Amino acid sequence: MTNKLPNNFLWGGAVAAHQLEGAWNVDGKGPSVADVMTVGSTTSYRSITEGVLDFEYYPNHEAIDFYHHYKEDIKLFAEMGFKCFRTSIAWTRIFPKGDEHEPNEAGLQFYDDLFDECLKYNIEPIVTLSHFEMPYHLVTEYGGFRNRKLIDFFVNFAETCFTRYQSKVKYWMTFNEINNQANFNEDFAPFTNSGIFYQPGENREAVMYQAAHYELVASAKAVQIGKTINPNFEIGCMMAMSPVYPENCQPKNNLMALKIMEKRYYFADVHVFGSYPNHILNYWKRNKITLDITEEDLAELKKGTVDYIGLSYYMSHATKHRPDNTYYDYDETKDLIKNEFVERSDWGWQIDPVGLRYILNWLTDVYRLPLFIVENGFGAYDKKEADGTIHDTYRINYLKAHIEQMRLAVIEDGVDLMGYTPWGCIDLVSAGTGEMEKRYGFIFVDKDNQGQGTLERSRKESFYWYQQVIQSNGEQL
Ligand code: P53
Repeated sequence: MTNKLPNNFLWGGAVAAHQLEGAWNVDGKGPSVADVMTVGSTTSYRSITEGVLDFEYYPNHEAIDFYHHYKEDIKLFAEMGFKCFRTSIAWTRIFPKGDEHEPNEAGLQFYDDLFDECLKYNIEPIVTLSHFEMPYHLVTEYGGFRNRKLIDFFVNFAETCFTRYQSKVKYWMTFNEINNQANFNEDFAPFTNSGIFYQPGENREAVMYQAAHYELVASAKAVQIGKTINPNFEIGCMMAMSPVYPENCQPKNNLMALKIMEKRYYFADVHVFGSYPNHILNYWKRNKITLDITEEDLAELKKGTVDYIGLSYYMSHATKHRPDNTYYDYDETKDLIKNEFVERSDWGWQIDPVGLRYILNWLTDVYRLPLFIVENGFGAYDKKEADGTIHDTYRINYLKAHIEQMRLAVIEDGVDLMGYTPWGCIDLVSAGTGEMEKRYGFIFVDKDNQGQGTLERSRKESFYWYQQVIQSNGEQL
């Protein structure tokens, strides 16, 4: 047994292109699904408009203009001691509409420059291919991932990136939080995950399973192609992990919690084992859900399994069985209850550090693969004092408590963990609400929810704290 994290543990930070780059229509970039989303609030998701409208404010259009500030920002990451930096490649910089054959050279060049800048400081780039930013044209022309053609478009994009960056990027993930769309009764996740707008009256759930299937096949094909381009690539999936606890030890509540876990995490079974678990096949049969799944698809899934599981962890959930729910079916809009044992953020996210240790153990038990925490963090309001300092002790407390549990998972439980990249290491646009003032960063960016501000960067108290965490390999918290 060791009492330390491994020496090559990848400490860093995580972002997604659409949430910080801005420059939404610069150098040939096309509009993505993120470019037609407005600002919501602490209690409501953002809304989706039909195309880009003149009178609306779209926070991702400028974001924090990382596109023009990346050198300054990466320098700050290096100052914190980052060993790695997770970002995504905006699909629309490479293929502005998504269905072109030839990529946009200016977009490819931007990521060459960005990765070179990271490598200059020995910062390993960790890259997500699809992070809530597919070309909007693929939505209007093809209906997003409800269309099988999207498999080829994605694979073409993946192959282009793998080929171009094969000597600069080793760690990849295919689809960010592919399982968010298990919440298909709301519009947000199906749109951001899959570019899906529901038609009135259609079977939302069936559409979701179909889209997810095409994505899983696309991921499996990409994994295979990636491995032929560079056998040293490590290609992972990416799951939003929030364990669901039963309200109490009432057996039906416990079974309900298990059934919810199955529905939220079957995606990982397909990524890792290359096949669907029985519970899903049975569920489709019982609900007469018939999908377009071919023999070739099933063969692809088997051949394109992932090397590791990337995960986000922010919170845990709790549930209680509804008496009328005969089959223990999961409806996220109805089945989650408040957990009285934990605190909540200003956005109602339940703060549960032990849940991180729990889910790292659970994933290890079920999948036996290396894990990588590629998101964790605390969205909060920050206040800049008159002297320019920002005392975000609440953020330090959140991260400290989670890193403690992460260390226990590795040191006491034997979890194989590759690294830890807290979310939004620099303030950026919230995915769920579009707010700038739901801040996660170690670096403050002067900009508000209405888009006003100088974009000036400043170090928060947590900046110096995280610097010391990395320097001590997680021992000085
Ligand atoms: P925001 C919901 C639940 C958990 C994670 O989220 C989620 C979401 C979607 O909002 O998304 C991930 O910005 C996602 C990031 C996102 C981050 O969590 O809503 O991968 O893009 O910014 C935090 O506070």
